[in-house]
Amino acid sequence: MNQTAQLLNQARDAVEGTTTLDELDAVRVKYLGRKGLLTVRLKELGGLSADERPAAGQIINEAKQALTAAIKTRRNVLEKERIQATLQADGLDVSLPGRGHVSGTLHPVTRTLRRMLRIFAHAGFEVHTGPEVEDEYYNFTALNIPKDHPARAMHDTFYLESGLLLRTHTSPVQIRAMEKHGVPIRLIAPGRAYRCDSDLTHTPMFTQVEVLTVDRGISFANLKSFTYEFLSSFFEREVELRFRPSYFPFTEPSAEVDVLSESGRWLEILGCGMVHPKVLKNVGVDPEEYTGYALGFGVERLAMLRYGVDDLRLFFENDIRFLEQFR
Ligand code: 2NM
Repeated sequence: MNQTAQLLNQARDAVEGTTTLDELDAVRVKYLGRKGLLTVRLKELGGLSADERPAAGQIINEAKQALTAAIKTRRNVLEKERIQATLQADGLDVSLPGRGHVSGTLHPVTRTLRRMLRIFAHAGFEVHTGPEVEDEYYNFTALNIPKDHPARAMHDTFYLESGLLLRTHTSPVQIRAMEKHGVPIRLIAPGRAYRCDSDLTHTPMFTQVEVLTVDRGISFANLKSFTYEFLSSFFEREVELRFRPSYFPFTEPSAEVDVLSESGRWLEILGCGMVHPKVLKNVGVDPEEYTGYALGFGVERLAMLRYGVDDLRLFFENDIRFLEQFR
């Protein structure tokens, strides 16, 4: 009995002295394991007389229970300590408020393009797209810009080694659409165009929307009324416009359109005209039977006017402080 009590005291001291769960488990095995010091004592009961056995057995069992309880208490303490230590080591302060998140915004050019597309869709225009790498025929020849025509130089074309080129406008989309679907046709061609040109008001890549309507009896009056309707819808006011005579190889007559800004200045906003008879012939359409109008918009320019941006290049610098303003 004395030996059991000594063993228990020794075991309790060992339990209290542990600093890790592994150490605690080693103590448990040492005293309570299959060959543990207390376990072995139970097996030694066989050497006692039948009178002594019950009392001695009870004492050993009570010692085992007491030690099991002490280990459990110590395990709780050590587990709490381990969690604390992990939290400290990870530097995790669960009481800190969260960081939240900031969602991105659509690019102002994308927003402007979408606004335009919504208005055109409402007016019954179909969206057509085409390749950005084109050949000379679709980008120039079919549009009445023959080889050696000064307009080719005007277009500052990026040529590829293959002899193909980056389209300088989205007009080749209209040529392909008329070839494929014939007339009458009402379409818009949104997309990227490229010109080897870079200054305050030009970037090597820009976004265009071109509009084409071909049908019997289409006149310049249709072009004018469409332009008024579209721009009034876009700017959400009755716009005042000025049609100035201009020149494009693919339209005759051609015009550039200015809009009167709210600060009283005339701002150039688009180019347009009646599709040149030669362009219609190139796609197999009889210009005696069909006529059409076409317009070309620079989306960045419209975005500048709509949002009051004074430098075109801001759209391409990806400065988050600029882009964040278009929520
Ligand atoms: C412009 C201005 C005037 C135009 C013409 C055509 C086509 F393919 F029908 F001939 N597409 N786009 C056109 C006309 C584009 O951009 C300033």
